[in-house]
Amino acid sequence: MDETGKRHECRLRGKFKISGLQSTNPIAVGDHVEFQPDPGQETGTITGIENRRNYIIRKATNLSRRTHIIASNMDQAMVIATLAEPRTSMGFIDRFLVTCEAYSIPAVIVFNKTDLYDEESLDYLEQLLHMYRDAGYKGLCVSATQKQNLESFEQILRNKTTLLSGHSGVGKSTLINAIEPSLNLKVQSISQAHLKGRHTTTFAEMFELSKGGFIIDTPGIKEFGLVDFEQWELCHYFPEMRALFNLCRYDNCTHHNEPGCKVKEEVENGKISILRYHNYLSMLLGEDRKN
Ligand SMILES: Nc1nc2c(ncn2[C@@H]2O[C@H](COP(=O)(O)OP(=O)(O)O)[C@@H](O)[C@H]2O)c(=O)[nH]1
Ligand SMILES: [Mg+2]
Ligand SMILES: [Zn+2]
Repeated sequence: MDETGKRHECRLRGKFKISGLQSTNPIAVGDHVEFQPDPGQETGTITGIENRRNYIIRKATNLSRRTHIIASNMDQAMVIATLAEPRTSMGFIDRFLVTCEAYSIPAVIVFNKTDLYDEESLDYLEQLLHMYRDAGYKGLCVSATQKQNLESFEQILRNKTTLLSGHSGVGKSTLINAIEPSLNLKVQSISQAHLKGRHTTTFAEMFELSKGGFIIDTPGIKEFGLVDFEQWELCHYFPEMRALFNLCRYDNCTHHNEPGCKVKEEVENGKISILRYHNYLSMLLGEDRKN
């Protein structure tokens, strides 16, 4: 798209090398490029890629050290979660948040399908929203099908480039269609959605919102995580723990069994959510991948 908003279909010519990054794809969704229009045509050739403000990657394959850039230049990342089917685990949300922290991308949590929650789930939702807001995250609840709270949802997306994340079946396409019917994204039946791993595409796609802004959808990418980090780094990706940096007795405190730990003290006196702390510990100990 050029500065006037006109679209141009462009080819890549030659080889692009991005210094320091061994990537299987030279160009990703969200990249800002320079291009040379073909004379008298709407098409063109990409001649350069601007430096990326940020980007998210995944490994090309498990064994490979090469990475695949999923998307770039995002203002925020949003996880769509639900306490209805297919229920999103807190572990999944926390991994999403940790990844956003690692990439320095602001994160938003949206709970969808609130029309289906029973009393107990609504109580739990309240608790979760509290917990995530205390940790410094934007949290929102919506119902795509009942069109509840969609103005706030739309407001958060306006004029921003947002990466959309969340398990298949949580209602991502329904939500986007609800605020932008012209996109007419394919909505899966619940039974289809339950066949995890069946995806039509594994590439990120970008949609423009008529009121301003872009959405990057990454179907088939279950988690955009997979940043490698050391054990001691993990607590830097929990803002409420990061805020206590240097207040533990030991500089390299992992807030697990160490004496004189300020984080544990704050958990005990209720200033840090015990649920978040437990998720932190299971991530630290590598026990979080089960849910
Ligand atoms: N009851 C209810 N169902 C919803 C809601 N949002 C989505 N769904 C249903 O959930 C299923 C999966 O939705 P879809 O948008 O395809 O999910 P996606 O895989 O995340 O894109 C469809 O059957 C939708 O009709 C909601 O707010 N309430
Ligand atoms: Mg979808
Ligand atoms: Zn500590």
